[in-house]
Amino acid sequence: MRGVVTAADSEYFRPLQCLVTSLAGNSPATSVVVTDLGLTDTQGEWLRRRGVTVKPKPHDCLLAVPVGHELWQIWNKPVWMAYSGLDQCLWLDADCVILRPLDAILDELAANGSFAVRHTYDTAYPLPNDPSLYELFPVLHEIPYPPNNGVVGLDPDRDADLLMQWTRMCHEGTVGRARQLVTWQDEGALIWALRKRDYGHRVLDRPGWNRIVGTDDPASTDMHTWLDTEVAKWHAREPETIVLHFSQCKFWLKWVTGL
Ligand SMILES: [Mn+2]
Repeated sequence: MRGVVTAADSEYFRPLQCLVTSLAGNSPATSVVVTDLGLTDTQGEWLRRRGVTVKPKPHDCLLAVPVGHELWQIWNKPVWMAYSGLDQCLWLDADCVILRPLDAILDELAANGSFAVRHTYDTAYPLPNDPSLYELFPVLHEIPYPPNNGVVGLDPDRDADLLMQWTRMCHEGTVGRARQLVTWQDEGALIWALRKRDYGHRVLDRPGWNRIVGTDDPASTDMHTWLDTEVAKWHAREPETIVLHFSQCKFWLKWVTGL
């Protein structure tokens, strides 16, 4: 089965509601799985009523990074994907919103396997992995450009080698030997794994699949008003965009600051 997977806690619920609502409006047949990182009962119920599968997180012994480690929610992204129950799973950060049907993205995953999407910041890629990471854990391959991990396609069976190396580097980058050398958590770990397993050709240049927008507080007003006004503007302005990604969202920044 193919579908979308994401993860959220109670703080992250508001952007997650926007994502789920936009999915229902644009890609209603798509299966959606949410890994529960600490949702309230009411929030879980809201999701289930909309047909979303709410999954408890996998047992602690399966995690790449233990619960409670700084940003464990983000570092365990490959684990949330691997245990989503989906054979072809499209990760969307909970701070994404869908403007159009996902068919083209899901079809690419089905036809050609796992992929990441080239980052589209205006500036050069900030803070790449420490070069000494590649001395400690050598790789033979290059990738043409770094991805942004807000949107990642994974086929856990077909690309088990990539999944294993990605998960491994999340572990090494936090509690293992590469501590402090991997930047941007799951993203830096994936960059290393893509280079390790020669997946450079699977970093796709598709700006409309992960269009990064620098808003820190999506849906600070009523959700439906926000979707019908702000998001509708993006829809009109960007005919090629499928996924709008509110990177810098303050909800994940809360995990960093603990506020
Ligand atoms: Mn994000």
